[in-house]
Amino acid sequence: MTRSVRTFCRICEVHCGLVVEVEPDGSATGERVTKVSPDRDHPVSQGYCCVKGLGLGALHHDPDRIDVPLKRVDGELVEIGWEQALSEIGAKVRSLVDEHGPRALALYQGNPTFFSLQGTLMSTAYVEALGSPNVFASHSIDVNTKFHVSTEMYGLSLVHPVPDFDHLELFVCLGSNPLVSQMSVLQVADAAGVLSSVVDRGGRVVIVDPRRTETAKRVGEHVPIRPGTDAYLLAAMLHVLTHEIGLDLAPARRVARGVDDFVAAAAPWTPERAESVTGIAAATIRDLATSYAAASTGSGKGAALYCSTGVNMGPFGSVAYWLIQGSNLITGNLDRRGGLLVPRGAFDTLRLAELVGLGRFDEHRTTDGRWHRVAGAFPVAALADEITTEHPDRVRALFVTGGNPVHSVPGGALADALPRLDLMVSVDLYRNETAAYADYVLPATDMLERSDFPASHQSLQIVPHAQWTPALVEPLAERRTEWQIFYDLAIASGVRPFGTTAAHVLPHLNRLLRRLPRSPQVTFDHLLAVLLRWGRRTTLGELKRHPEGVLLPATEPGSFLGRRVATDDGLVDLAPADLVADLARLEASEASLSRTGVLRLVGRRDRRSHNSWMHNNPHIRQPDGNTALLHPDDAAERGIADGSRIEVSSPAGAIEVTVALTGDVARGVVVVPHGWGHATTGPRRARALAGANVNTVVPGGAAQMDPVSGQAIMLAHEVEVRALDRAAGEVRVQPAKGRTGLP
Ligand SMILES: Nc1nc2c(c(=O)[nH]1)N[C@H]1C(S)=C(S)[C@@H](COP(=O)(O)OP(=O)(O)OC[C@H]3O[C@@H](n4cnc5c(=O)[nH]c(N)nc54)[C@H](O)[C@@H]3O)O[C@H]1N2
Ligand SMILES: Nc1nc2c(c(=O)[nH]1)N[C@H]1C(S)=C(S)[C@@H](COP(=O)(O)OP(=O)(O)OC[C@H]3O[C@@H](n4cnc5c(=O)[nH]c(N)nc54)[C@H](O)[C@@H]3O)O[C@H]1N2
Ligand code: SF4
Ligand SMILES: [Mo]
Repeated sequence: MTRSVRTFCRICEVHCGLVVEVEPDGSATGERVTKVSPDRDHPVSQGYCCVKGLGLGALHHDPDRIDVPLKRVDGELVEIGWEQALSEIGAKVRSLVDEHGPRALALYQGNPTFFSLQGTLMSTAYVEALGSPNVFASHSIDVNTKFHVSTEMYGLSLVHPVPDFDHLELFVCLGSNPLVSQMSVLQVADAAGVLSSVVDRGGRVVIVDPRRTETAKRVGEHVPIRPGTDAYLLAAMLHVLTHEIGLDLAPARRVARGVDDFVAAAAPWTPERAESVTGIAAATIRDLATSYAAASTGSGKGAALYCSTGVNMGPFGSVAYWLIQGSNLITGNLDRRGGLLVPRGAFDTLRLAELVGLGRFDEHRTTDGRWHRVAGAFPVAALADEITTEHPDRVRALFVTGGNPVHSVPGGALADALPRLDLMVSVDLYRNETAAYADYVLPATDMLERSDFPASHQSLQIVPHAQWTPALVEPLAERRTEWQIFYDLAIASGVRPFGTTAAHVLPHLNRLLRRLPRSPQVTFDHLLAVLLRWGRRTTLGELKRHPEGVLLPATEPGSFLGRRVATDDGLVDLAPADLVADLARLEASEASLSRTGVLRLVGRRDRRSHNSWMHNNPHIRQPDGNTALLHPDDAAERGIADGSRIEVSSPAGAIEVTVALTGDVARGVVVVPHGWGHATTGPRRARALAGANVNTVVPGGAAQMDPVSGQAIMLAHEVEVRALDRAAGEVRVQPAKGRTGLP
């Protein structure tokens, strides 16, 4: 009989409600996913979703998925059984840790890991149980800036006030393309629709972006900016607020410390001075700042400044986020209706690690002493050095779960470093580019095959709600959940995960974790039930009765400041020392960022792909590779024709892509999407697509990391662009690095 079951998508932050139809068939599991549709009864997404979510059935049945454990033998990946894989890997890890100490072991958690509570918890528990602090994560090539700044200002990495879109009067959006990406570090369904409704009720939406994006074409006003210069714009807006308008700072002083030092940060940056760096007219900067002040004070209904990856990945991601958070606070918008609110979630995600006894390595640093952990992980841009630098503690065994760092990290250093490992294990759905370096590739379940609760996003919800999903179907073939894989790896390595829970952990949770039985799937739901009971806002029983999800109480204005700020004195720190010190870089980079006549590299996302991993999905009509975008005048100066092949290069490397000329892109900017270039490695269907990996051109290494947060600087680098003689479609494939042996 056909079953129709409810679940939610876990590809991006929206977590859209979905209805999945499953029909009996003659396969090994006896069932087939026949249809995925949006769930109109979902209390928040209400029928909204995108093609990636609708492709989950095709992802589940994709014949190119890895279905059994693989081991590299004489360069080839060959099929082996789970018993063999676990015992061999466990024994190798044990001997490396015994010989070289716990830091020989490292883990990289990629983006999908954080959309799987099972994967996040158990993979972390595995390395921590072996005594290693070496967790690296994709948030250091995405949002480390935000996590670091919030840790300093609010005492917790996951506090990110979310805009009150229903009431605000002005929304300034820097470095995000909501229509395509659905934004990040906040959870809102149909982001562009929500922004349109702000405009429809008379509000103002300003999109600050070097490109007239899909979003900017549909909603609000577009303000083009020179790449990498948002911090100068924000400093100049703060200058107008504090040095020209003379904002009343008394309310800020009651809830924050460091107000004067924060205001002083803006002193040098007059709108006139910022104009020559940002390319935004001083009058426009003044207009933005005065509208912001007017919307925030007196009878103003509230305003919010927001930034996303276009700022995070730039040269001043941390300073920019700090200026945004501080400006939202001193204008009185933080924790007020119409400004920004701080949601709680069904339980306190922020204390989750502490609760389950993880995160005990937060004081540790990389072996060179240079980088600290942010939100529980070291920056992945430092990983290559941790592998290659001669040191007793150098990394010798690496697990990569739900990630593709060879592709996603700039500079290419990992491709040179990974062959130096004694053991490399990839846990993934596909043989991606990183798996080309793996000794073992282990098949993970996809989201239809595992139960879940979206813990890492619950404190970022515009509309607070909770939803639990069961595993909808039996795992196909030999696929296993990360919960089970890393649990079994721990046992095979001679340790128990969560084995060292600290004394402050809730006693009943501690007991539960210690009893972790052999059926890990059952245990995950037990753990979740305890966490939800502890949060007192809903129960697992209630979520099971309402598979479409339940609404939680709306976030109350006034519930954060003076109540939930987690700094020692309960005050927001408006002037963390490292951020104040980093202001010197603004002065130092002013001249180089003001340079005209050069081209700076930025990125772009596509509705149909997700970083490097939707390109194999047969349900999705794939884009034609990663076409670069260039302004016609910049093209003319270089003799480049529309639709021709170009070379984009930097001292780090060069790629060939096809170019489209468009006035949507500001002068001095070249746009190349990331995640492409699977030509010689990567899953089968994706390999057939044109495209090149832009991270070959983006320079990597310590010099290209945000000094305060360790975030890789991936935008606004100067690049050369030149015409190639080749016709469009004619591709020269560069040989792959790494251990080969892929079919
Ligand atoms: N369809 C789809 N959706 C996705 C993803 C995907 O790959 N595909 N990825 C998901 C992930 S992992 C994330 S983190 C989020 C990211 O979500 P967003 O942060 O919204 O990411 P983008 O869509 O890349 O938008 C970034 C914008 O910043 C602009 N930009 C570049 N440089 C600068 C600059 O210096 N200043 C300013 N002001 N703007 C600049 C770019 O032109 C671009 O329009 O999206 C998520 N959603
Ligand atoms: N130049 C440049 N580089 C960028 C960016 C950019 O804008 N420009 N964006 C950055 C951003 S925002 C991000 S988040 C990173 C992403 O960087 P990564 O997380 O390192 O890489 P992804 O491409 O997201 O690869 C995710 C992998 O997880 C696998 N996967 C999917 N679901 C599951 C699952 O349930 N379990 C397991 N085990 N595996 C699964 C997929 O098959 C895929 O191989 O890339 C960053 N890199
Ligand atoms: S990928 Fe698409 S369907 Fe999935 S959560 Fe994001 S917007 Fe929704
Ligand atoms: Mo991301």
